[in-house]
Amino acid sequence: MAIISPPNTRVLNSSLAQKIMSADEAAALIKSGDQVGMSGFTGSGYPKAVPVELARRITEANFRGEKFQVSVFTGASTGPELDGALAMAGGIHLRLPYQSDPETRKRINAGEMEYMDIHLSHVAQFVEYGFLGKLDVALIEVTAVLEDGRLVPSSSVGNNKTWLDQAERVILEVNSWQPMALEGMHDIYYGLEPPPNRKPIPLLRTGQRIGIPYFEVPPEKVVAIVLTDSPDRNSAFKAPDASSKRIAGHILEFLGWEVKKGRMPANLLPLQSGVGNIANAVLFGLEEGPFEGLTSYTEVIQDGMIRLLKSGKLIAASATAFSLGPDMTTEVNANMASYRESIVLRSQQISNNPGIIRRLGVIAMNGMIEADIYGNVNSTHIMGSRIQNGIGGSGDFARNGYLSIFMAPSTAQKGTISTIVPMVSHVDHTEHDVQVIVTEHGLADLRGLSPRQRAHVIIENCSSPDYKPLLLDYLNRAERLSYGKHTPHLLTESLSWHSRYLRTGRMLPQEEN
Ligand code: 0RQ
Repeated sequence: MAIISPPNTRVLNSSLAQKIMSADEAAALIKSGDQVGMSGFTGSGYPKAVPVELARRITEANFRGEKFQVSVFTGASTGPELDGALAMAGGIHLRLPYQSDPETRKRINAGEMEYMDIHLSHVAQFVEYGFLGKLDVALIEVTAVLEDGRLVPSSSVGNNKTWLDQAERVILEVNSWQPMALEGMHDIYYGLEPPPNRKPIPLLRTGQRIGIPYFEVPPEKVVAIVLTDSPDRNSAFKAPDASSKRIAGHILEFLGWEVKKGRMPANLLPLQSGVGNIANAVLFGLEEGPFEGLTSYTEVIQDGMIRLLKSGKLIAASATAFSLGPDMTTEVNANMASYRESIVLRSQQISNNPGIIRRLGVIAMNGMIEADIYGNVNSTHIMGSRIQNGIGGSGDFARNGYLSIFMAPSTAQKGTISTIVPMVSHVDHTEHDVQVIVTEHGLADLRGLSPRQRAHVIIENCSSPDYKPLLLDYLNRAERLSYGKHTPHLLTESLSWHSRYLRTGRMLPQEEN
């Protein structure tokens, strides 16, 4: 593939400018077996040229009968030019920590690629502590290289600071599509010492800046700079459907109730909003809701967050990345300077830091695949074995937030599957981490309830009317017949629930007896 390089107006350091080369030449500096820390978080700020050329080299090597694979560590999900291209070439040995690419998902679920799904707050320290071995290469998209060699980050920060610090060799993609007005939006904290010398992170408010707006990298580590001019790839959000709007309505009503009870200030506490259309619907709902002076401490700035900022309802947002639809990207990129005061982009070690999330009292709102009647949540696996995306940051926020809310429609796959089940087929968030479950039918507030009480509330408030009788029947029999009566279960039946009932949709009449 011919890469047409844009003119160099973004590499202002003259000695680093000597290292400008083509994407193909830079890709040649990555060897089979290398562990590569790449930039990228929810489709933003990922390298777009070198991975494509690396995938081409891998394909050619395979053609010659040579095995060529690398391990790819990122911030979170990336785009088709990275995950898509490398997965298609069969070039990834191990991938972590979060992905949402269809080809990568296919390869992982076919058992052709190793995937390690870890909390986003753990990734940087796993590498810094040496748990994952040596990091050979950092491949990072940046907006510009300044005269003094410091780097202006791009539309995501993710784990880039750690990759730049830890990698033996650094390859930079300088993307002139990213607006220069991003300069000053980032807050990169350099004060996190490893234990036993770690000090408190001095962050007390959502919009506070505690670091510097640049990455620092020893110039001698930089082995290549590639110029690009390519957009981030994010798909458009669907307009909220009726079910998402009802879920959002239940959450807003609940938050209003919490304010009335005096358990939260009138402007709420900092909001974290997960990925997906329901999360976006909640943000849209907040736009029309009564709350003013909102703040957010989250991972991604979605379309709904920008709308809240524009309406004046949201006054400060902290995240590690943008994750905007195409129209909103165009608008935000054209007006980036106007968001510099209200948006801070940080390393995910800070945006997802358990201590800060607990200190600020974040309201965590995340999507789920299914929840069981006791409040355990599965966010990652279909039928207990097929990975969808990954746990992402949901665990960082759910366990440490002031409130931990999980939401989903009550059924999936056109109503043929209940998302409320007797026992989840895979556990990401245990009953101890989940305080509120919401579907379009209602909200279950699990705080202060025993397992049996929780089961009745979840079935009553959240399950679909099509599945409620089945779930109640299960619970009633389990309460009578279970070995222990604390968390009643009929193990054989709960374990076979997914294959007996869900694959075929509603139970056949003879099965009901
Ligand atoms: O299948 O793709 O074949 O249509 O799963 O489901 O409804 O599109 O889900 O986009 O809202 O994401 C939990 C995956 C929800 C997301 C999850 C099928 C369904 C569909 C996808 P199709 P939807 P959404 C911060 C927080 C973990 C990470 C996280 C997620 C497909 O929210 O990845 O929270 N969360 N990060 O039909 C069988 C069920 C099903 C089911 C759904 N019970 N059984 N199939 N599906 N439920 C951000 C970051 O960390 C970066």
